[in-house]
Amino acid sequence: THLPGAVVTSRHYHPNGDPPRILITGSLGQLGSGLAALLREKYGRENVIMSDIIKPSKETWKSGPYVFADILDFKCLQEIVVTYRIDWLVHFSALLSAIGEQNVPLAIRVNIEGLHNVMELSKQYDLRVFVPSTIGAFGPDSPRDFTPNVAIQRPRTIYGVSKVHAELLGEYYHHKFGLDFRCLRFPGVISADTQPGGGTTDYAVQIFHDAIAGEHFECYLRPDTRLPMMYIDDCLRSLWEMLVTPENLLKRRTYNVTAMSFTPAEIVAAVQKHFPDLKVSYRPDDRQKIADTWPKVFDDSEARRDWGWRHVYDLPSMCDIMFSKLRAAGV
Ligand code: AKB
Repeated sequence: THLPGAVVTSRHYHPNGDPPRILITGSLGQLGSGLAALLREKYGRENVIMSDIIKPSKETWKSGPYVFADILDFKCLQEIVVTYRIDWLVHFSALLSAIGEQNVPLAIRVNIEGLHNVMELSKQYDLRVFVPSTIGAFGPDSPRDFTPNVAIQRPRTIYGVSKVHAELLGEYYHHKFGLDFRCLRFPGVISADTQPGGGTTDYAVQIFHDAIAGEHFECYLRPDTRLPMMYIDDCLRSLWEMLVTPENLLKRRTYNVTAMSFTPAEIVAAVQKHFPDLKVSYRPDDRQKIADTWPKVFDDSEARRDWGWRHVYDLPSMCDIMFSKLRAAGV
């Protein structure tokens, strides 16, 4: 059986050779610091370079290499790749679904023009490149129950449109130029140490903060809105496992991954097992319209079959770890 990560036959990384040197763009978002910690553990602190346009916290700055990188500035990216001898690029910079609708021109610049730079850069320097996609790359015409890897994609948000574009462009560069492009479509990601910014699934993080603070939780989605979700440790592990899967095992370049699907009513019930007094009200806003076009249950059976994807956290175990992490952090 194939153990993800056990056999690595990439052009860039050999088990007995030098570890890969990895650049993470947009690394001050929800996923970047966790991924940097995971990759630094595997490949060494100095081999993972975090980057963003924001001034880092002292903690981030002390954790390992951190540089300024504006993904809209091609020369700036070239300079980093050359100076740090980068092999792999994880491209996290993006505006999420809800915030993208509030500033479409900016979303086009960051999510589409930024991606063009990243693709050209990766081609020019022969980088392995990972770009996250999302359940938001599907739309109202897609099957919403057990949405498979290949289905109609006609998203209605600029975020979704930009992610379909990223999937298609990455696959095109792979076939045309041999670029080692890898992409996972993530569901809503739930994390304790970092906040999501401007997504439609953010409520599933907010509820934990409100519960622990003894505050009223007002949900912007209807109680019966089912969406695919995943705990951050599973998300980051799936990313790493796909990143190191030998090329011959990848039957496609874009895979769905998920762990669970729940509604606001179901997560409320799970959180109330820990905080029975939590008060909840529902006031759907524009994000409801977005959620209503997204998959309810995601079919990730191909990732499970081709490179051994397995999730660990379900709704109850995710609630346990979220509360123990938030308590440990003194939230
Ligand atoms: C969002 O809600 O926009 C993101 C996503 C599911 O891609 N969390």
